[in-house]
Amino acid sequence: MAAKRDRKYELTGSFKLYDYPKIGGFMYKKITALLVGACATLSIMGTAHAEDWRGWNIHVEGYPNTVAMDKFSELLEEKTGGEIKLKMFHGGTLGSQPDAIEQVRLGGLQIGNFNLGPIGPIAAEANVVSLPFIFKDVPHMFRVLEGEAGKMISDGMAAKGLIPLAWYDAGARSFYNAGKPVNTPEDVTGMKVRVMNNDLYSGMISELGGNPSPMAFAEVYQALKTGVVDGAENNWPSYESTGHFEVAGYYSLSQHLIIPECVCVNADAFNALSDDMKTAVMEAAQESSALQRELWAEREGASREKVVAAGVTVNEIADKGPFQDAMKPVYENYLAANPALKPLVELIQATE
Ligand code: GTR
Repeated sequence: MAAKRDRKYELTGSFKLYDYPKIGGFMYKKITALLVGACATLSIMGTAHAEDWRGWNIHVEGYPNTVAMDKFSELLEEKTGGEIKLKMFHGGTLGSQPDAIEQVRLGGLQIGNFNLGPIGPIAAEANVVSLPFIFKDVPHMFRVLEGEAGKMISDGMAAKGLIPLAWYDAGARSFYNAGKPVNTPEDVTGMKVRVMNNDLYSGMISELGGNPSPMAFAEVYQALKTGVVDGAENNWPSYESTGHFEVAGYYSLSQHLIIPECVCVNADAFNALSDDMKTAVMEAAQESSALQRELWAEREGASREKVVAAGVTVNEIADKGPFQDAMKPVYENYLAANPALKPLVELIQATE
């Protein structure tokens, strides 16, 4: 007994495992089991996926972005050999877009499919895309994003904790309301118009003589229905998918904003990855964006057809000149607040 006690003491002090059988089979088995268990746990932690990411998207099932973000998640797992698993939360269930942008910046979420509109107030470079009529059309926007200006925008976002991995198409935004077609800036005068959270959009409506009403996307349907606002502005797919066309039946093709969207990742999460993993994440996002753009082109036509069939009145605006002229103060204010960004504005305007 005495010998056993001594050995036990010795063991506790020095962890000489090989002495355990002498103490007793039960103890030996227990310790061995514990060690095997610990090793198994460590090996699971080491070999199974290293990252569990959560992603935010505002759109409903079937929307091009929703389908493309699910594809991104699938490709991410495939290309990283299961190292990164992304669970997407669609339909804005994790909160409003400005809140989700903050969450991705701070690392509470890792991924977001964001419109650059609500990112503008955080990253001044990214706000350039929210200057009305800055892009000639969607292909022009993508050419800009692929060039030097796009790099300046990406760098500006990355400096604020959001790295854009790929660009999605969000078409052009036009005005819609419940009362009448918009043909001239005077038609907007006195109208209460919902805008996304960004002073540039509030300025845009004010310059047209309207009353801007910044509001979360999810609240717009009720606001239109109950007359809290008279109108709003968006692209064909969002006008249709939200049901706004049911309560605001005049859609006027002002196409005043062409705003890109991103697949954005939290900068710390991305920067912590190995080069191979970074490449895999980038590739997954890029491939998802090719799919999104294809689906977008189809959905724009389908959404337009659907709302027209439902009785929406669509009008072209013969002369957009007066709308463009009215935006001069919006540009001036932006440049007064960000004088260093004048070359960026000029670079975009000079891009063919
Ligand atoms: C949509 C866009 C959303 C959101 C929304 C809005 O076109 O895809 O991310 O920005 O517009 O108006 O709030």
